[in-house]
Amino acid sequence: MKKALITGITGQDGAYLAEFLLDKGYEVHGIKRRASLFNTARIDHLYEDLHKRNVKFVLHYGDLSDSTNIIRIVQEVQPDEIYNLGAMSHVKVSFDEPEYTAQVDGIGTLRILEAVRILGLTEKTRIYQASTSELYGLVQEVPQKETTPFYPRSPYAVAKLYGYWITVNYREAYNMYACNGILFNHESPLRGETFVTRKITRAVAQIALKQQDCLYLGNLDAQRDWGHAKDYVEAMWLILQQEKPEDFVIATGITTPIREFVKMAFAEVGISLRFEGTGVDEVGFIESCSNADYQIPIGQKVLAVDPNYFRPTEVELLIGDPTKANEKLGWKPKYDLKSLCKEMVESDLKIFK
Ligand code: NDP
Ligand code: GDR
Repeated sequence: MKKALITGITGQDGAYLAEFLLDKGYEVHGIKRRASLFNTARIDHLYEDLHKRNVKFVLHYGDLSDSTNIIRIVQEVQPDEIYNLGAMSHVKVSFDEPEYTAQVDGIGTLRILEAVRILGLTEKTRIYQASTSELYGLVQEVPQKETTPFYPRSPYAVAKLYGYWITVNYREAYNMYACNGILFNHESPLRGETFVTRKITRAVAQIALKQQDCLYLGNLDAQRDWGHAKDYVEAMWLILQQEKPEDFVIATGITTPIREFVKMAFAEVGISLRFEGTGVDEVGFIESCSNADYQIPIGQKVLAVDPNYFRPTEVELLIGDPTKANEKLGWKPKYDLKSLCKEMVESDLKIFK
C-alpha cells in the first residue's frame, strides 16, 4: 500500500485529492493547522468512511512555517509521495500579509524538500509542488506554456516563484523526483468562499432566494482559464507517476472574463442581466427572469463594482496551453465551464435553502 502525505488537506484541492488517493488504495496522511474552530468540514466525510470502510486516513497537526514539525511528520509517515498543497492561497490577501505568505508559500516548500533530503528519503519520496498560473502574471506570451517566461505580480506569486525554482533546484542538485504542476484556476462547490467564482455562485443563490440584494465585485475585465478541481487533482497524481520528473501546465485552454462568468451563473437560475456603465461605475440590472421559483423584480440592481476588491497589480489574462499534459500524461479535463458553474450554483442553492 502506497503512503501519501498531503499538506493543505483541509483545503479545496486537499479534500478532492485525499478522496482520489483513498479510492486508489493509498494510505493518506494529511497535515492540518490547529484552529480555534473546526476546520475539517471538507474532509469530515472521509472520517466517517474511516469507520465504515476501514480506509487508512490519518491527520497530523502541523504548519508549513515550522520545520521541526515537518521533519517529524515526514519521518513518522515515510511517505512515497508528498503533495505540497498548503499555502496562503489568496492573491489579494498576500498584499496584506506579504512576509507570512513568503514564509509559508516560499520557504514552506524548502522545508518539505529539506525534510526529505535530511531524512535520506530522496530515492523513496516523490514530491508534487503546487505551482500556479499566477507565475505568468504580466502577459509575456499567450497561451502560456511550460517555456513561457514568468513575471509574478503579487507577493503570493513571488513566493510561489521561489517554491517553483527551489523544487527545480532540488531535482537537479540531489536527483530528487520533485515536480511542479503549474495549475491554472480550478474551482468546485468546495472552493473557498472569497475566490471570485464561489463568491459569485453564492451570491446568485442568495439573490435568487431573496437573502441578498446585490453582489459587489472588483475587476470584471480580468480573464481566467477555469477548470474543475476534480480533474486537476488527477493531473497532480499523474505528474508523480511518470518515469522521469518534469513540470507540467494544467489548464483547459479556454479563457473567460469575470463578467461572463457572472452572466453564466445568473443564467443557471433563469435570470438574464443588462450591464450599464464602465469601470467603477459599471452596474448590472435584472433584465428578465424565466424561472417561476425565483421572481426577482425586473430592473433590480444585482451587481456593482467596489474598488476595494481591486489589486495593486492585477493579472489581466490567463490562458494555458495543456498540450504537454495531453501528450505525456494523457490528461484531458472532463468538465467544461458550464457544467462546473451549474454544479456550483446548484450546490450553493442547496446550502442557502
Ligand atoms: P485552499 O486555500 O483551499 O487551501 C489551502 C490549504 O493550505 C488549506 O488546507 C490551509 O489550511 C492550508 N494552509 C494555509 N496556511 C498553512 C500553513 N501555514 N501551514 C500549513 N497549511 C496551511 O487552496 P486550494 O486547495 O485552492 O489550492 C491548493 C494549492 O494549490 C495552494 O498551494 C494554492 O496556492 C495552489 N493553487 C491553487 C489553484 C486553484 O485555482 N485552486 C491554482 C494553482 C495553484 P486551513 O484550512 O487551516 O486554512
Ligand atoms: P486568482 O483567483 O487571483 O486568480 O487566484 P480569484 O478568484 O481570487 O480572482 C480571479 C480574478 O477575479 C477578479 N475579481 C475578484 N476576485 C476576488 N477574489 N473577489 C472579487 O470580488 C473579485 N472581483 C474581481 C480578481 O481581480 C482576479 O483577476 C486563484 C487562487 O486559487 C490562487 O491560489 C491560484 O494560484 C490562482 O487562482 C491560479
